[in-house]
Amino acid sequence: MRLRLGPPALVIAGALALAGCGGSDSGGDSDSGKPELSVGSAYMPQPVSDDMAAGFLTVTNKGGAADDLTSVTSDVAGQVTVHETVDGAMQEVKSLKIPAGGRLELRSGGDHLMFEQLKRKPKEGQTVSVELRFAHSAPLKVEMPVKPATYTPKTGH
Ligand SMILES: [Cu+2]
Repeated sequence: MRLRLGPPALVIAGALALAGCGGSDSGGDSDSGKPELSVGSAYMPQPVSDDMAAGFLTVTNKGGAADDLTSVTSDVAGQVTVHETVDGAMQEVKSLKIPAGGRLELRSGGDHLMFEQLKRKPKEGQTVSVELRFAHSAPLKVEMPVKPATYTPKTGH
């Protein structure tokens, strides 16, 4: 006799009004030769600075072709740049690759978004609207929740 369990529960953080990490039905063939992007795990630690903030997210590509994150805009910042971290020092990059069938992870200590010329200082509990633009795919809008300054995401997988 077997105990029948329901489908595994998806643990999704409360305020995360995002596409989330990989939904259950990922049907459709991936040999379309096109990138197929979705964004998850987005957050901004509440900035300590008055004019700068960092942001993190993951772009997943289920498609059969690579794409590049080329630019980012936000309602709270005059300018958003993409930074990579090399040997502990960050530097601006023109674009970041999202490999076919892979993902681009922006995370604390690594690649990240840099919000400059803040128009208002984001506070914990608020959300920040961000638009990501790509070399090939249509732009994606993300509502990025603002987390405590010391927040680090749990790896849910
Ligand atoms: Cu930076």
